[in-house]
Amino acid sequence: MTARPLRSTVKAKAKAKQKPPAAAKRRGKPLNVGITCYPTFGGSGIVATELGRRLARRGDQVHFISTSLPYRLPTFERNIFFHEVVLESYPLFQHAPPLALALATKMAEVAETQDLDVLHVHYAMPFAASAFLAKHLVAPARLPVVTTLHGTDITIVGQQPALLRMTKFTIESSDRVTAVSEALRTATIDTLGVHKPIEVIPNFVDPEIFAPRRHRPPVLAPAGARVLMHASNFRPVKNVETVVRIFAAVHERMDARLVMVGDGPDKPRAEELARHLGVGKHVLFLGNQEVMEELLPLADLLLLPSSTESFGLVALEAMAAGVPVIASRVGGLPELVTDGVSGFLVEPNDLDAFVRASLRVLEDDRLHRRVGRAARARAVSDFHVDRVVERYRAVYGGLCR
Ligand code: GMT
Repeated sequence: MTARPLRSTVKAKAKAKQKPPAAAKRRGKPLNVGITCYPTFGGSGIVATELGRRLARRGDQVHFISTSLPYRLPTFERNIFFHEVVLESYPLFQHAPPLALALATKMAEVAETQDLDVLHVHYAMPFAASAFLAKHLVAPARLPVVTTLHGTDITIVGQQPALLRMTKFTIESSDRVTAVSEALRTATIDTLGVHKPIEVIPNFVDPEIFAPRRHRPPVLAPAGARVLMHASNFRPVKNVETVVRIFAAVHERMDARLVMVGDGPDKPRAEELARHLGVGKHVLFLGNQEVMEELLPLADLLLLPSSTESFGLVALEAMAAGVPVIASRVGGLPELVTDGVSGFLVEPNDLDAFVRASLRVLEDDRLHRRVGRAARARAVSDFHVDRVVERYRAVYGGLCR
C-alpha cells in the first residue's frame, strides 16, 4: 500500500481504536472516515481539511485520499493519514492520466484496508463519480458516500454539456448530499434537476483562530493608511479587476493600500490595471498565503465583488476577524452577510455602489466598529466550527450501522 501515515504505526492505530479518548466515547463510537478534496488552494479543500482535523481531534480516524497533501494539512497529526493517488502518465493518454479512475481505485483500497465507515467527497466533479465507482468496487461490502457540493462544481463545471448528465447522476447516487448554502442547494435543483434531498450545512470558522487584533502592526501599510484586502483564486468569477477599480477610486479620497492575496489566471491583468490606473505602487500582490488568520485581521475592509459565490469562505473568515466585508449580492453571500448590519451587499457589477459602500464604512469609525463587531458576532453564533462539525458527524452517524 502506498499510504503515507501522517502519524503513527499500525500498532498505535489499533490502540486508538481499542481505547477511544473519553471525549470521543461520550460522543459515540469513533469512525473511520475517508475524505477526498482538491489539495490545492481553495475553499473546498480548506473546509475538507479543517473538517478532517476536527474529526481527528475528537477521536475519529481520518484518511485523506488525494493526489497530494492538502495544503492546510500538517504533515504530522494524531489520527490523520494521507493516502496518495499516484497518476502514471502513458503516451496514449493525450489529455491527462485518468484521475477519476485512479482515485476510485485508491478509494476502494483505502475503504477495504482501513475499514472505512464512510467516504466523504468535497466537490462533485469528478469525486462523486470516483466514489460511485469505489462503492461498486468494494461491493458487497458497504461504503456509504457523502458528497458535499461547494459551488463551481454546480454553477460552472457541473453544468458543462459534456459533464451535466454525469454530475447529476453521481450526485443522485451518493448516499447523502450536502450543500454549503441554501442558494447552492436551489441552484443544484434548478440547474441540474437533481432529485435527491440536499441538506444545507454551511461552511465554518474557528473564531479562536480567526480573531480581531487589538494592535495592528503597520506591516502591510504605513501607519494611518487604510488596508483594503481581497483574497481569491483570481478566476474570472472573482472580478479581480473590479477590486482594483474600487481601490483606485477609494485611494483618490484617502491614504490606502490594497492587499491582493492569492494567485490565478486574472492576476497579470489585475497587476496591469493597477499600473494603468496609477495605483501600482499602492497595491501589494502577495500570492498564495497559508496564514490568512494573520493577514485578515490587518485589513480594514474585505472586498468580494464576485459574479457568483456559493458561500465565500474568506468573507466568513474576515467577519470572524472583525473585518467588515463588502460583497456582491449573489449566491450564498446574503446568507452570510446581512446588508448594513454585519457587512454590505452590492449588486455585482455596480462599481459606484462598491466605492460608495467602501468610503462610507472607511470614513465613519463608529460604523466601522459596529459592523466589525456584528460581523464577528454573526460568525461566532452561526458558523462556529464545533457546531458545524457535529452536523457532518450526525450525517455520518446516520449512515453507519
Ligand atoms: O471555484 C472556486 O471558486 C473554488 C471553490 C473551491 O473549491 O474552493 O470555491 C467554492 O467553494 C468554497 C468552499 O465551500 C466557497 O466558499 C466558494 O464560495 C465557492 N466558489 C464559488 O462558488 C465561486
